[in-house]
Amino acid sequence: MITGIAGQDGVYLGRLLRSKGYRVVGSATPDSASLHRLLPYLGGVDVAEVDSRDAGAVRDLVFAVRPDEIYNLAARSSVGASWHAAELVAETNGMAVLRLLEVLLRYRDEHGAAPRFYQASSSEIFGLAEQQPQDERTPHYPRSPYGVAKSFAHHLTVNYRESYGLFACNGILFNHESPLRATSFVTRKITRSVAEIKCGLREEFSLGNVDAFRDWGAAADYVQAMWLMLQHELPGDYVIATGRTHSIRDFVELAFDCAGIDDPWSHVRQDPAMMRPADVPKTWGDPSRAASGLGWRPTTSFRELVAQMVRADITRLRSGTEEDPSLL
Ligand code: F7E
Repeated sequence: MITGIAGQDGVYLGRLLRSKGYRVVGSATPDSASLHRLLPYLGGVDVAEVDSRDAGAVRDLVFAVRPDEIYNLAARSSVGASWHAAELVAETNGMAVLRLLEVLLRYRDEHGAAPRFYQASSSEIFGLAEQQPQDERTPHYPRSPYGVAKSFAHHLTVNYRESYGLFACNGILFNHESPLRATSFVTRKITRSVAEIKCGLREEFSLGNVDAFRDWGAAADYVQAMWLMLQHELPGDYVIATGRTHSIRDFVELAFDCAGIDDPWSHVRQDPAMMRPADVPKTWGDPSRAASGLGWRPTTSFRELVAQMVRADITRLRSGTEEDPSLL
């Protein structure tokens, strides 16, 4: 069972589990626009429209599906939007996780064993970390309502594992991207805009803080790590990152380069209105524990990732088809 099937990671994980022969049930918020957009990629996945904040509906779904593994990906994923919807973010990214952990206890009471549980934790829990690179022992210093709620859920997952012996893991995923990323995130906003400039549909676009650094990896690699965590003999928490960090500036320059366009900065405006009240200046992860404990390593370079996203956006515009499984 995958909560949040209608997001980038839900699609990649759903497809991975299907390729391994799993039956996959994915939940999505009723009437989700994202589900409508990504449905072409979800062949073979059973979709249930359930709001993750609705504890009764989530309980009914878990008891009906009787899953071996639950991947909790449901979340409000935009950090930038989290200041404008802090209570909703706390409910979805924080309280809903507590309620799901409680459902696992009730399930175990009834069936003798609970499903293995994966919690989508995030590098945003580290925020203004002093330690570079960040690993599983780095103290939390979240910088947004999003990061605070993810930190709460992270600690609860550890606490329910230690208090009740649940097989519960946190995947502390650093930024991970793909052609399926929504255009509200900086990477896809850039690749989409570059593709539009390439196709003569626009001349320029605006960004906020271009001096932040992110450790960007590929979503397709990162869902492998989610699966590996739940196959391990013991539950644990793992940083999933590439171990390399790049600025937004680097991303912009590489994206224009991939499209064969010179002089990138003549096409980019900086808009102070797009700055966040507090930003995370640099994420940089140390994935050593995932390498030694899970045998996981990223396989996609930064250049390959950017090139794949630019290529997909140019293909979309030239074909007139927005979503097509051949883009992956
Ligand atoms: O911002 C800067 C912005 O929104 C990246 C989510 O998946 O990864 C993601 O969170 C950086 C920030 O992702 C724009 O200020 C500049 O410094 O792409 P983003 P994020 O906030 O890093 C973590 C690991 C998660 O868990 C989240 O769910 O780019 N930036 N100009 C901009 N960002 C956006 N969105 N739009 C701009 O125009």
